[in-house]
Amino acid sequence: MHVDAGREDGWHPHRHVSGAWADAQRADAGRGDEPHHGAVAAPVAAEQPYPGTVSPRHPAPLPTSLTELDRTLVMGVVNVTPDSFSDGGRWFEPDAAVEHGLQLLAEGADILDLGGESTRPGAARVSIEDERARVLPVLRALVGAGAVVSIDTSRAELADEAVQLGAAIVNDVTGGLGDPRMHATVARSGAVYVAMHWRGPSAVMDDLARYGDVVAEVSDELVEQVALAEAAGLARESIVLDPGLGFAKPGADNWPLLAHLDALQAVGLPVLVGASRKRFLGHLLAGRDGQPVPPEERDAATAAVSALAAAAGAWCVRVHAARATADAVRVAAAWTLARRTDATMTGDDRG
Ligand code: PMM
Repeated sequence: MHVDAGREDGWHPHRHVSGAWADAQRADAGRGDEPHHGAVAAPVAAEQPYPGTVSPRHPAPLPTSLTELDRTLVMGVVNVTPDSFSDGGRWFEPDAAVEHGLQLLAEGADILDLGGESTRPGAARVSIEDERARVLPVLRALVGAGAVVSIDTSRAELADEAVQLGAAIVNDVTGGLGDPRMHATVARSGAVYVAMHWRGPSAVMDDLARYGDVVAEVSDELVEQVALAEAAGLARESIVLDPGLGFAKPGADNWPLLAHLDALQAVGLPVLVGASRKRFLGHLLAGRDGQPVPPEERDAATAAVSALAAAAGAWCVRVHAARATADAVRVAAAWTLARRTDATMTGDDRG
């Protein structure tokens, strides 16, 4: 497994200060015919011109290839499903899924999130056998190609198998509510655990979307899940929180969650944001006829959310199209670094 479980300094913003600025500069220099960003970041030789870091803290057991990055990470989505809302089964065949994953890496994704079960509203569950058959061959191939892979599953048994095959992250859209064995299983595995806010299965989640104060309730409910995870043996520093945009959240409830990411960050754990191509963006972009734009026309809006979420300190953004978001997080890193260091710069430093 590609993990660095032994980070002794684990739980604080890392100190590789050259990343963000140099990353932004490298992205600039790398236009033309060169591959975009590349799956494996080249060592950063440039000097850090200004003090400070922009990184939100990384979860402790993350592979060192990623903890070295001083910016918000990009998670590219590989749905091996026939019916996801976002890409409608385009990557259902294993070869197509692997190829798509490699393409996302080439476009600048840092992590690939591999899922075999659609979570679109109203979706029925698939059997564990089907889920396993969909994701494990693709996982083997992507891990073999050197990718950092996250397994998007709410089943402990499958999460365990995936980590044994090299997945570094377990992304659980139920935050542990879907399978009582999940927390203890991930704890034993040593993987990073993404706990998403969840109120119930896709088939009924729209009926569970009743909030007084959506920001406070989502934070409080995630804090409860973290307490359960810790009680089951999961180390706090391996947990990432996710507000679960679109999951039991009608359109209007998603914006306060994005606008107040700081409330979730105040819990003290890294935050992952999954806004990509979601319904609330489709509705935002609707034309005069009021019809939401289709998922594949929501990528520019997704990249805008990525930039804003990164500037707000999100640890990672989960997206279907990696390239624009890979650019967006670099812009946000350079922007944030410049703001943080403004006060310490002299006139001569400003170029
Ligand atoms: N959204 C989807 C699936 N998995 N996982 C996390 N952590 N956060 C999300 O917002 C999220 C997720 C929705 O389906 P998709 O795979 O088509 O985006």
